[in-house]
Amino acid sequence: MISRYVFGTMIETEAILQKPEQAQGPLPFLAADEDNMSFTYEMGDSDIVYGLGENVRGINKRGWIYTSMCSDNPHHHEDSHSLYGAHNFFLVDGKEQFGVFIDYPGIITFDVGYTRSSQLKIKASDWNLEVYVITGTDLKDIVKQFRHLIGRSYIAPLWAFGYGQSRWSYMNEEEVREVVRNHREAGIPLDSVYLDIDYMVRYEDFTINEEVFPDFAAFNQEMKEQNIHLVPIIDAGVKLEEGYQVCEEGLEKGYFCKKEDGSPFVAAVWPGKALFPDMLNPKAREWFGNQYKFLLDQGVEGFWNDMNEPAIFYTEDRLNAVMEQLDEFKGKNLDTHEFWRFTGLISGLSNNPEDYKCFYHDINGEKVRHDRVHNLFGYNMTRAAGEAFERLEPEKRILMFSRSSYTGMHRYGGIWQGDNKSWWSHILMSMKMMPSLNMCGYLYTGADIGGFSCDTTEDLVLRWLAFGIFTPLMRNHSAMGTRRQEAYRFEKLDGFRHIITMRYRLLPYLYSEYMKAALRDEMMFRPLAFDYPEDKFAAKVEDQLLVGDGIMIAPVYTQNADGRYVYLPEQMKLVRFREDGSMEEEILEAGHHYVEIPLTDVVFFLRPDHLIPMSRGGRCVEDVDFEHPETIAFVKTEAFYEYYHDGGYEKDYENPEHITWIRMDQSGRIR
Ligand code: MIG
Repeated sequence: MISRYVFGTMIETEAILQKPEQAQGPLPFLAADEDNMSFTYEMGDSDIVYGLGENVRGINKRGWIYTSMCSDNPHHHEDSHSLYGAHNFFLVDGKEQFGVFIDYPGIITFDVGYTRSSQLKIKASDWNLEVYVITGTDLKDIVKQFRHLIGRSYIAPLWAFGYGQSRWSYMNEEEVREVVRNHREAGIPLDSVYLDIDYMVRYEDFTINEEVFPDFAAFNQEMKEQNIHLVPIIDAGVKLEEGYQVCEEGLEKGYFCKKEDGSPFVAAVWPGKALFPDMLNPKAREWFGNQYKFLLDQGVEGFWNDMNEPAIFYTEDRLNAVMEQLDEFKGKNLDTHEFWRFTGLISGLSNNPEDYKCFYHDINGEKVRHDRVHNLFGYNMTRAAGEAFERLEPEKRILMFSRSSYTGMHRYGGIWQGDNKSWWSHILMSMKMMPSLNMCGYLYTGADIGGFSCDTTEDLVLRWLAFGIFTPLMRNHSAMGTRRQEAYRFEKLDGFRHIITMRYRLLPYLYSEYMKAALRDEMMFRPLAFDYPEDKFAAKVEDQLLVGDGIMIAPVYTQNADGRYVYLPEQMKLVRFREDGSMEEEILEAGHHYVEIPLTDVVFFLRPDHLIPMSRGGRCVEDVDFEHPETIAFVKTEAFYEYYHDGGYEKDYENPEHITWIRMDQSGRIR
């Protein structure tokens, strides 16, 4: 059951398309505090709180304070309060069981037992918001109701379930060719290569630097002939420059965000001085979306939207003010206090919250200060693109994922998990985010495999890949200046080939599970407690996940490990694929086990009376045979599998012909 409660007058987010009637009477579970600024819930000692989407820390969010404020935060440390997204949905599971979604476009804080260990406190910046309280038969049911409320999750084209290679940046055609050639020669499957900001002219959106990509359409075609999709990045800020068409047209039409006095708001980002398209103004959104046509017309079928929190290196106004203040320090002998004030002035230039109070949106004629709707910016940039794709290429599925997001954006694209580091703990962090993101509607997601910043190591990339083969977005990406981490650069080539090939072998299962999760508003990645609610050990497991209907994964995320402890809530079949091509199966009883997992093994656990469809793999998704799946099974009495398989590119998702049933009895016969 879903009840909607209205407080004040919310600025519409369009997170929810069809709102239920407004409920009357007091809010269940949550107490609205007297100051009318916060809600409180008294948690039981063993209550678990799930959700909040993209964030640091546990699957159980208790013990920290999280702020929904979309932030360009490249340090995903434990002490972070905000990452790129704002996902205001959580579940309480304990003495009472319910879900809450707070629809609110501004900055809001969830104190989950941080200030007082028994209190969950939610505090918004103002009191204009809508609260949805959801109850149901179990956790999965509550999530399903929430997901139904916010609408179907984005569905990517099939090729986007292949392996992607990215780098900031591949600088020219030849470098891209080399990346593709090296993968193909090493027999490492690959489906996409990502273009970071250096493909553009002076970081101008919707341009191509012809010095390095002289005939982009022809090059894109050349790549497609090798089954490679090029995926260019689009940044939120549009370069302020005379003669640059996107800038001139946007200025002329008044489509950029403005300051109080009506002049355009200028912030510096990659292109230098830049303007932010007013993504919240429907006309500006349509106009910005139409710009993607420039690349669609050259055969591009996928994009990633970056810097859309929006990130700000500095604003002109703040820079000028700081410059003036710096004058005061000239020739002075700084004491410690003065010294920190001096450096603070400089470090405070980037992503300064005060800057978000200095510009305005035009929302259907109403002038709204940015900070009140901050969390809607990236969402609406991606929506601009998604709506444009529907107009411009209605038949096609276009790959789209964004860095920043708010609930509602999940209908238009996925997200990647942003600028992580080549740290072992960041494998685990990414694992923990998967179910939290799935709850909030983000199914097409994954981390920068190998780690974005910092120098990686061979074993880290291998272990990360062995987890990444399960995430719908499987992309290796790293920052400028860091050690190169393309799979072919390392010694254990056979191991890399094997692990990445396993992704393609598992694709019939993974794609089928993705599609069913999207079409039925379900979670593809689940904490153990969701499927084993009675099991008190399962409730505590934070480093194993259920992936789809049939399997559990327990990735290795520590260096120099030769395996790990795994908890089995019930008897399962351990399935091991070794680098030499052999496969081993072993039935393990419920309970705790130490499982050896050498660096290049792929291991997962099959649930009883389940089977999964697999393929023989291939060099790319195009090679994968989805028609005649092989199966691996753990049959005690009888196993059924509901296999979803369509062409991967059309949009007749609900066509019943996409479903076939695979049944296996004890004798191993398939029907
Ligand atoms: O300020 O485009 O998260 O994936 O490689 C950094 C360069 C800007 C941040 C993205 C990252 C991308 C990088 N971008």
